[in-house]
Amino acid sequence: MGAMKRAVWALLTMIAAAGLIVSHTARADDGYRLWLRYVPAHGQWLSRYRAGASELVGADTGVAQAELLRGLTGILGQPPTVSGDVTRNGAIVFGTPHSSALVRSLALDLRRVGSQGYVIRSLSIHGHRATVIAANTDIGVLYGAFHFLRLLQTREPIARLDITARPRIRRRVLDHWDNLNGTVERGYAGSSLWQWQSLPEHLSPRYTDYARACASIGINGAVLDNVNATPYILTPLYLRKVAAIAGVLRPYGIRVYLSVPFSTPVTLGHLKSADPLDPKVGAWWTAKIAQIYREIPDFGGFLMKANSEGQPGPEDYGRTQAQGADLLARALAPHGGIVMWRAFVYSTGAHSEDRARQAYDTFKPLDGRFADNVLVQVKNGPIDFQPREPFHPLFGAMPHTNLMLELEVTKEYLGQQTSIVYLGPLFQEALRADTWAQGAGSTVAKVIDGSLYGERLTAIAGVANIGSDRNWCGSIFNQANWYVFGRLAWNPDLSARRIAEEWVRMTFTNEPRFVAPVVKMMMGSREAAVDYMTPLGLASQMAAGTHFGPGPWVAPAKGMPADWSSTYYSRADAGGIGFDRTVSGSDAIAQYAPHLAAQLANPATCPEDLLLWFHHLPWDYRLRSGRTLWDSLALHYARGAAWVKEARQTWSGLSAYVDPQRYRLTADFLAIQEKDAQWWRDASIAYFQSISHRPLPAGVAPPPDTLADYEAFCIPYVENSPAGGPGCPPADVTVPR
Ligand code: GCW
Repeated sequence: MGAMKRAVWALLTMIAAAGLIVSHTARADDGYRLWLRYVPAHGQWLSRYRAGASELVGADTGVAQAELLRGLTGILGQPPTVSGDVTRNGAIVFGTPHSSALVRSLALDLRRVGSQGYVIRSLSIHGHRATVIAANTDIGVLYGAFHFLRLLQTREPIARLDITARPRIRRRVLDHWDNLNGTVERGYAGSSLWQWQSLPEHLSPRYTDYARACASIGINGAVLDNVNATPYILTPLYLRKVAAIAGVLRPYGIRVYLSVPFSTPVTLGHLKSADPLDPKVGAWWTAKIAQIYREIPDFGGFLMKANSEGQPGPEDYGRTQAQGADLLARALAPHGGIVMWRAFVYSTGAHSEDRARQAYDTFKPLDGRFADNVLVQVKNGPIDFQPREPFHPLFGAMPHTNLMLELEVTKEYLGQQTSIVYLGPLFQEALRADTWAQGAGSTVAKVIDGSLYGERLTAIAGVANIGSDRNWCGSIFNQANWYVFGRLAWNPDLSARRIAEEWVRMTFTNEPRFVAPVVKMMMGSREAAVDYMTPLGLASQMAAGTHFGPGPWVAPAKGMPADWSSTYYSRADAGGIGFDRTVSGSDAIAQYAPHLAAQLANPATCPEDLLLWFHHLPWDYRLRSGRTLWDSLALHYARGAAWVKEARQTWSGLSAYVDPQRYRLTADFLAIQEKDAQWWRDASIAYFQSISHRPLPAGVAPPPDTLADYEAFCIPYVENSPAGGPGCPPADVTVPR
């Protein structure tokens, strides 16, 4: 080699080496791979894993082999050999007794794992050490494969495994509020994932990656379109598109469902009515549903929002919600389809005494009237996905009806795209809430997993936060909410903290100096948001329309329902603050089981974090801390805002562990959140102080601006939300030159 060549060679080597270093620490990462990054292990882990996963043995069971190959190749830095039998130590054997003679020969007891579970076991096969991932079905094997890969990604030991797992809830569904025009109601991550225009011919590779991500956490259903539905989804044109998506999701065990308007027989079918008792209407649905199943043989069924926020429904014909559900259930039953019938109903008339009562008042009398293939889908709280609500009183109150839980993964009321609010603690609180329906321990989780009342059809839904953004969810930390929804849907007893830790390890790094502070930050984030937005049981204090930012002064607008305002909920006046739901008020407390109702009815025993949800109390009322209600309120706002400052600090010390792209995005978003939290704090204090006329307690700085300034501040547009809002001038006024 000449001197020149040698110099060039040396230079190239240097560049390559530098590239390698950079690739570990600083390579940009756009977040597309979510928690399925499969980055190489190092050092002892790498040698341990290579020894434990050097050979892949399985009949091709659809997508499980592809995922194992992809994952192992990434983590081990080289592909494992693929063979037909165990020939060495470190084999991974996967399959069902049906698909693999080897798995069959092991005669594992798979009775306990049902049709969706799996076992993962360390065994000796032909004298070699092997890990077996076995299930009764291909989808069980896939879930097992993802579990095994998760162990590797989070650096768990794999030498002596004996895992038996099955999901507690049968149907784990994402509800996409995606419109056919590509927008997403309450979506903060770009436009819809579904590219309706180019379907069915073009299948975006993102559909497959979406399915992989869902399957990795056990999600097995997707409602493709918004509950504020359009009839077009049921036209042959769109059904072919739906069928194409279903075809991509099917190998990953994900069934497709659709939201449809109750009035479709009129709008699409040109019938005179959609009355559930009209035989022509029944015949129309029967024919339409048969058509759907010709296109999509494993179609899951319908999600229905009826007589809610202007949607049509059976009450338009003087029929009950149960009669409406029954109409669809009868037509779906022969095909194995189900109905998820939402309980989110409230009168939009100007006079609603207490919106929190209405779903219960409507549905409780219908207990036992719903068909076996119907689930009544109930939001976690009685109002609407607030930062904190008590559990919905329907849980535990309908023992003869299948009830499912609806959670909101998209952060409509929790800072939307930019704020870090990990929803694990909120979901966990909802699932662990004790209804007392059958005595202590009758948790919401037990109501929905069928263990309390023995239902066989069980389900849980999360309103998706997924869109066309490259990172899927609008921010990296929003991905954790998709993740935790799936993990808790699989097993509601898992801890939100454990799940956060898993997610951080897979999404970022296993470095303890990163994992510990980030998990701590995530775990504190929801309570901080409650503190700076709606502490002590307040609710619905957001700006109207956009639901972003503070709007505690929003009063009922002319012609609008009173409960679309903030003052309706806070009831702040010279005498105090809070919504009286005791017997002297709306008596909504009576909807809870007697033991619990008694506890809630007394301000001294009511949990303080729900105090103003249930009680109207004087500003000088003393809390358990000895502080007055007013002082505590102010301190909560201040504490929440201070928390965000601290979180920003924490993150700024962690840049060494994160690639620059994800580090920067998160740092920028935390700066926005700091500003937003401060705005919430200032505006809320300014508003409530104008009513309480009390001085601020020591340590709480006065808001820098006047209440009028906060009220006048306007954010006219928020992604995928109705335009305008309080403080915003009407958009059609011409400004004089
Ligand atoms: O949370 C509210 C939202 C609406 C939504 C509705 C619902 C889909 O503000 O945008 O509509 O609930 O759950 O139906």
